[in-house]
Amino acid sequence: MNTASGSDFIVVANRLPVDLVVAEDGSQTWKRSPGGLVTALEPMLNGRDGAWVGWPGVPDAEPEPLVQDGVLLHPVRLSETEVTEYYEGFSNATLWPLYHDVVAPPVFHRHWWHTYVRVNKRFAETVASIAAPNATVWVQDYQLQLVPAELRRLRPDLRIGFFLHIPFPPTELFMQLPWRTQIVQGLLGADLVGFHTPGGVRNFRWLAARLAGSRLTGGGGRRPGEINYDGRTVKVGAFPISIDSANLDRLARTPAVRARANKIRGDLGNPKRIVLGVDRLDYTKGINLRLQAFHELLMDGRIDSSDTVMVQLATPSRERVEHYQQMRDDIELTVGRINGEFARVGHPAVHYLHQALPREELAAFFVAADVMLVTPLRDGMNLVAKEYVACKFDLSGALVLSEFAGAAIELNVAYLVNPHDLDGLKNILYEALTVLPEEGRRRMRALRRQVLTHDVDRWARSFLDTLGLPDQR
Ligand code: GDG
Repeated sequence: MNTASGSDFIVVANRLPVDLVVAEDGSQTWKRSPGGLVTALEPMLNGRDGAWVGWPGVPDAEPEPLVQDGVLLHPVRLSETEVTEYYEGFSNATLWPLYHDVVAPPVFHRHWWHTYVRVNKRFAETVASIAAPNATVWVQDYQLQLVPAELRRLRPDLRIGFFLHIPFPPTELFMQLPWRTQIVQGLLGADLVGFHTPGGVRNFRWLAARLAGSRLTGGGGRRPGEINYDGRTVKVGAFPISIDSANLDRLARTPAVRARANKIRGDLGNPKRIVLGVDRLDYTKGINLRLQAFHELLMDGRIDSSDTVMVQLATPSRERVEHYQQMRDDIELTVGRINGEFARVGHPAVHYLHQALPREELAAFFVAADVMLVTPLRDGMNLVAKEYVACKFDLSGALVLSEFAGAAIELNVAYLVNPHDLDGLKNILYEALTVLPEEGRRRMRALRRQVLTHDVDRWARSFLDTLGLPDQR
């Protein structure tokens, strides 16, 4: 339990691991939102007077903090305007596209920035008010990049870690940001700054020297390096995130999921090959490019819609941000066009669901799919690729993976592809569809070895070890 002296270990993220649900009569309940991060951090939080600080998901709501399974959940209030300007605006329409290679143009508004600063300060103040002396704080992701420095100002006794879940961009692109120096200084407030890839580490180190006048020592590659800044040492390192591999492997093997996978194949008309895409509906994920590749293979007559179908599961996401509405229209137009040309009555060539599915259902789709298409233009890691691999317990299936996903570094025996190269994408997809079983199994075996031995627990453990938090479990 958390004591009056405060919490010893605090996770700070934009969202709490539970969502507030407000009924029509105004009554409030909590719904668990089972994300990967919660699974990874739960054991660390449970063992040591843990707390989680985040927004409860509803504007203007200020529910009382609650204790769940021994973890203090401490809500941060955001007004309707703050959700628009800090979250949908600066986080998702400025930083998200800028950090993803400007695949969509970032929008720079000064009033969004001011709100981002204000909200980051509020998160830092909330943490400062509940942290025990010398506590460890782990700040998560691009919405909260100013929290480390602000928190250090308020509470110099704390040990602060920061992890970025999205790519840290090439220096030339980051330099476009009018508030680039403040962001770098904000991150340098941490004792350890973690990225998914060595590329992110390199970009950040260069910018820290250039924009904040810090001195670089040691490290590089996968070893944490050090930055001397403001009389302190800041560690910087690559920590590729992963999934709860053993659990997903177990789930995929259950009779219920296997039966559901067979049923899915049957419902799709028992095709010879099923090609699958699973993404949050986001312009970074390259959904339209993979649809185009599938379309052209049908047009070229290299594949036939009577025995090869595609399923695209697209989870609704950020629907109030303008660019996302346009992209959804484009994708749905493409799906309609492909089906207009290649479907038969009762047998679409592309099955498209714009819905969030339960985890078991998702696992059944992974089990059923012969080829998984993961084609982001840029992605911090991409957990879907790892989840597919974890579900392929019988060594069937082939993973087509973009070179521009962080996951490509570890999953380098997948069918790697540059998604911008449409001919290359078509050829790789065709190769994956026609691979000889033995070669397919060889690749899948190697992929599974990687994913099953490098799980999310190992990720969290290695970050917290580097930060200097002893294992108490
Ligand atoms: C960010 C970075 C990085 C999707 N649809 C459903 C569903 N999902 C689950 C997937 C997966 C998760 O959502 C998506 O994770 P990704 O890693 O693929 O992508 P982002 O959401 O963009 O995540 C990314 C990640 O943070 C972690 O650091 O890897 O690069 O962009 O777990 O399975 N889950 C369920 N129903 C769905 O319909 N239950």
